[in-house]
Amino acid sequence: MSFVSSDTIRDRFSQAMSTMYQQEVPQYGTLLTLVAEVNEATLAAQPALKTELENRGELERLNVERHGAIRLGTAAELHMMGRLFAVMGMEPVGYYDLSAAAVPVHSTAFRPVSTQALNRNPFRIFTSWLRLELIEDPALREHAAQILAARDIFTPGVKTLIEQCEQQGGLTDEEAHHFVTEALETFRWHQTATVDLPTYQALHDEHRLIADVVCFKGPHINHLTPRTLDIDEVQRLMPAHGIQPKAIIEGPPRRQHPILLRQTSFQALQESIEFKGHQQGAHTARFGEIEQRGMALTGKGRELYDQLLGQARQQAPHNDNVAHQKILADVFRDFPDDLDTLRRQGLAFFEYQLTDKGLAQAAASTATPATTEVSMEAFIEAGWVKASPLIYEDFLPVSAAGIFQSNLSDQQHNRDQQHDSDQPRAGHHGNASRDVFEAALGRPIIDELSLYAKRQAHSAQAVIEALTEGR
Ligand code: OOG
Ligand code: NI
Repeated sequence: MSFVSSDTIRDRFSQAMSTMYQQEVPQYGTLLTLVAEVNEATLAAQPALKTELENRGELERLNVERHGAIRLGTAAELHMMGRLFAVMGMEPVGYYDLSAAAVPVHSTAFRPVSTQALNRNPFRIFTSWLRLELIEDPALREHAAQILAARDIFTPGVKTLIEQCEQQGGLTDEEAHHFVTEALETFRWHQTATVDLPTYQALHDEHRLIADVVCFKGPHINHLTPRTLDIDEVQRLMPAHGIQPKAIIEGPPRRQHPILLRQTSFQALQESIEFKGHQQGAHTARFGEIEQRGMALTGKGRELYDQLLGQARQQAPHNDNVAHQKILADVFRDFPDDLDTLRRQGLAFFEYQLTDKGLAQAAASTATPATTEVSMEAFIEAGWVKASPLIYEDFLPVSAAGIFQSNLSDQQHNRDQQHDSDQPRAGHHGNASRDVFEAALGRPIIDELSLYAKRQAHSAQAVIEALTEGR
């Protein structure tokens, strides 16, 4: 039997999802067009950026690059979802505990991990699991658990195909097409709720997210996010295209050399819902988001980022982006913004490549380095090796909390803002909840930093071997 690659299935699925979401939320289509226009203009204005993206194999993925998000209700749903994503080569990377920011979920991101798979299509799904234990009223908690236990968010067809894939080791072309169609059903929007209006209200009063997860047939995709090369420009142009962005751009400020991830979103839409007993109501769930990705930071770099972000957020207003960005920029002067310093101080991850000069040198193979670290700097100095930053492929808990909160009602929004300086960070609540998450998933979550570290180490080793071969 001949199987199609998991990359192909992921690529087809992300396209199908994007098409479905454009039909469901027309503003998403508008946003895609705007982002594509800004990206084109940015590349035209910055040929160096274009060359850099080309060199890193990222130019081709730019137009297909997006992430989405879903929220699940039970351990069994999380477990099956992990198996579904595995068919598409998407693995759980990173653990995000958002309860520290008053959002009652914890999360991981399912995404491809190898460089080749990322460059083919880096489609990711930020996947949250609701913490029912945070509902204070025991009767309501029990009721919510019962409602969730009664639903099955997967079609019989997709479950059969997941099993088939696991047993055969892949899917044929025809099975893969069938899988995409069936899998898509889980993420579809439903205008009918599975509960009556009073039940929805009670859960909504507890927390809007609880109602969003519990009252519907499945975990509707709640946003899809294209990658822009200039988020400030897209934020500026959004209102003219009939899209109202959230007040501030989350994440680090604009820089010469972007770090991590900057994100902004537009407000969730009010959508009419038919509740059980033919009662009409409304629910806001689905929104749009854009992101600009920068380089991945090491543990040391990340610590400095968290420290500066905490400092800036205490001073910066949360309702005025211009003022907010100005304070961020001031505070982040303490974060070096040239590639040599970022590399020498071990603040960011890099990939090493031989230059043409380095290739000639390797052919002559006369180099004699002392140690890896010293010699790598010497190689770079000699012009034999080029170091390019690795792009950040993951998410940020403080930003994610900000995105969640921007879609809550005003009352909850204000309440949540007071938790802002809590600095949610993986491990903040110890590892107990992470253990629960991994137990439900049935496998460990991959540590994102170790992925970047490995990629850097492999490239370093290859370069050093090439330059020292035959000694
Ligand atoms: C997820 C919010 C987080 C991001 O990009 O950080 C997020 C959600 O609202 O379900 O999408
Ligand atoms: Ni998002």
